[in-house]
Amino acid sequence: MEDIWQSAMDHAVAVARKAGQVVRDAAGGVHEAAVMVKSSPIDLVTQTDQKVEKLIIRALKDKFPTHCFIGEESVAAGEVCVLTDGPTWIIDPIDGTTNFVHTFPFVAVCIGFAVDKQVEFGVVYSCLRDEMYTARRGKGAFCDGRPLHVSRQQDIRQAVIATEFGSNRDPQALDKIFSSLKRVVSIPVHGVRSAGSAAINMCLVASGCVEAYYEIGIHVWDVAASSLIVSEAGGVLMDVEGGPLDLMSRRVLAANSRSVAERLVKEIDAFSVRRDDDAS
Ligand code: LIP
Repeated sequence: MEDIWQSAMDHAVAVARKAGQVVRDAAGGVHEAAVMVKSSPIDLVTQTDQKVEKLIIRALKDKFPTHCFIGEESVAAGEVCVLTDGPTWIIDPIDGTTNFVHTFPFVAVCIGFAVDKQVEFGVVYSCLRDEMYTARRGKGAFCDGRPLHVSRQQDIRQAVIATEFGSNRDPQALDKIFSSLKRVVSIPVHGVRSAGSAAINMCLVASGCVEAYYEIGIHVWDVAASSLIVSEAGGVLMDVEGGPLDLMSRRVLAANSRSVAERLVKEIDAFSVRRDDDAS
């Protein structure tokens, strides 16, 4: 069967690498005045986010003018966020914008590609560390060409778990975030880590560096590309309450195994947030 998406993925890797160079060149030079905010005082965005997203979409539209696009900053500027069955590019130009502003070294250019609402390939370029994570559906996950596999640790008490505090400072949401954190820490697990980037947390699951990652408040562009990298590395993906992963729900749980995932579900004090495709 003809592999019709390989050349598209190869182009996406080249575009992500070029975009990552722009991000790397700008890192460390972001003036405080150039940092803007979106949904909260700590939901940061910079002119580099906006510039890089335009660069990525232009480079992809040149080759695929009939395709659909979902981009973090395009949605922030008012474009609708709807995932149809058509070929759709799902883009986060800088995942870990706060890290970018502070030159904390976990910053990723994310390009996911979905058809019939199923991710066909994912590209996550950890550009400050120059690490290119890729996955094609059914063909494995890689970092710089090296095959990835999730951790084989099945005992959650021997596990390291990743999660984030996110950018939601609603007191009731924070109560649940910290309640979940306390319950997870008290299992006890070996440790909890936050890379500051959903996509890189997911790539750390795929690489076997952490056994699981969960978060409520992420967006489809943060996790579309990396969700395939996790599953192609042998991991599992689900909603934080144990049902199937819904890319538009803004909730994600990625783990090395179903047993670790289901054990975490018992500790997560879940809550709902406005969906990415909620246009109301
Ligand atoms: C970030 C996510 C992270 C979340 C942050 C932020 P951004 O994405 O990757 O998981 O905790 O609040 O949403 O905004 O840097 O693209």
